[in-house]
Formats: sequence, C-alpha cells, structure tokens
Amino acid sequence: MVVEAVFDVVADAAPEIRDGLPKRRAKAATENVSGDVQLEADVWADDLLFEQFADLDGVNWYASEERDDLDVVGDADDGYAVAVDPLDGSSNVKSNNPCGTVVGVYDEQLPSSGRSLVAAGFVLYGPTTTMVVARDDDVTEYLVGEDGRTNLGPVELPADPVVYGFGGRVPDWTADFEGFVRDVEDDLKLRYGGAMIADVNQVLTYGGVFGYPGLQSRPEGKLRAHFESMPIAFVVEQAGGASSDGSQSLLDVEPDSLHERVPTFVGNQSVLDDLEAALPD
Ligand code: AHM
Ligand code: MG
Repeated sequence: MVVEAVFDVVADAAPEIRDGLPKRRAKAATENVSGDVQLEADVWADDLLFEQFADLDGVNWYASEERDDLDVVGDADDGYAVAVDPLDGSSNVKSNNPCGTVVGVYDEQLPSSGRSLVAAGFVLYGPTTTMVVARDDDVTEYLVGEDGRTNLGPVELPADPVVYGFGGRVPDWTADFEGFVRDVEDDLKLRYGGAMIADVNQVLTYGGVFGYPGLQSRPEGKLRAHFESMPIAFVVEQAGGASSDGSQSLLDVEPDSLHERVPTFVGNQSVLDDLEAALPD
C-alpha cells in the first residue's frame, strides 16, 4: 500500500539524514520561497527525499517547503501528493537541539484542504530517532534505526494538559492572544524549543498545547499549512486531540497557494476551546 511505502521511505531516510547533519550545518547562501535562509542540510535532506519519492509507485506529486513549485513525479492523475518539510526546526542544528521531518500524504493535487490527507507523520531527531505515523484512525510511534523501525505502540494524547509552548515575540502577539496565554500559564508548564516537531511531540507525550499564533506584524503566523500545520493537525486529531487556526479545525482550512501560512494550534480540546473563545471570530 502506498501509505506504508511512503513511511518506509521516511524511516529508511531518517538515519541517513541524521548522520548527514554534522557536516551540513553551514548556511547554503540561498533562501526558500518563504524567505527562510536555507542550511546545506535543508537542501540536502530535500534532495534526498525527492529522489526517493520520485521513484515510488503511486506518488504523483512531490511538494516541499524548500521548493518553489509542486513537482510531478508520476504519470497517473489519481495518485497521491506527498508534502514534506525535510528539516523542520533546522535553526536548531546550530545549537544542537532537536529537529524533525514532517510528511503529509494527500489524495489529490495541492493546494488542497487538510480533509484530503490520508496519512501524516513525522520523524523526531532527539536523543533517539522516533517516527510517529497517523493513518486509518491509528497513531503509532516507532523507534527508527539503521536496521528498520520497531513499533513502540499506539500514541494517545493524555486527557489532562500539562505543557504549553507558543511561538512569536510576546510584544507582537495580539492582546486577545496574550490574555489567553496569561490564563494558560496559571495551570500549565512552559516548554518551547523552537522546533515544531519536538514541541508537538512533548504535547503528544504529556498533554497540553503547542501553537504559533497570528502576529500583529504577520496575521497569518509563521507555519505553513501543507507542510507543517495540516500534517500535525491530522496526527494530533487522530491521537484524540484537537487543532485550530483560531476559529476552526486546521483540517478545514482551504489554502489558495502551496506555501500559504496559517495560525496553528494543536493539543487538548479543552485548551483549544478556551483559545477559540478568547480570539475574535
Ligand atoms: P523551519 O521549518 O524553517 O525550521 O521553520 C519552522 C519552525 C518551527 O519548527 C518552529 O515551531 C518555528 O519555526 C520556530 O520559530 P521561532 O524561531 O520564531 O520560534
Ligand atoms: Mg518547518
């Protein structure tokens, strides 16, 4: 099945990506279409995944945070589109903090709503390399190594929220969002590491909320719908949690363009209900 083959590719590539990071910490002297300065590691991980997915039967389109346009890599009109953030949180490579790889499998050409996701998952390069895959109402965590993946069991968001982390500078937050955060910090513990995948995996492990809000200077926030927000929304919702762009599930967002950004929140339903109540409609 194509979805399993996609995550076999990701699991096979993960040890190679991890091993390749120490010698690719330099800046690549290029910017991606979102205006981020690329590391050699960003470009290299993207090329590596592109080559693998281009060869995979059933994958018709490859899209990446690091590429301007969608690449047609198959010959069928009804194949899957694979959307990748090859190295999420790559600014953490310099400071030797965690980063990840994010993958969404869509059953139609992009741009598309998150409702066309059939599977999504991520690799976390932390003290160990793990992969979380959500598909068919099942979310599973794997330990990933040179000799394949080991099933660590199902992932279920804990019922009670414990940790929170929000991106952006506080003076750039809106007053409504800042008011919501002041309430959150009465009860939850701050955990923000600057790599979405690492921060989301803490939420999946302990319960809580991760978000990158719309800012006064950038109402659309920072995270990209197809490559970051919708795939993690799919994972967290399948694991029993919720997602929001401030007023609706991230899976209901209808991006108009490939690299569109969207305010992004995932975590326990109770916290996201409070968020949506605090923000204007
Ligand atoms: P990237 O994919 O180019 O690394 O950018 C996305 C990252 C997310 O992983 C993280 O949540 C966010 O940017 C951190 O941004 P900031 O440095 O503004 O806190
Ligand atoms: Mg990213």
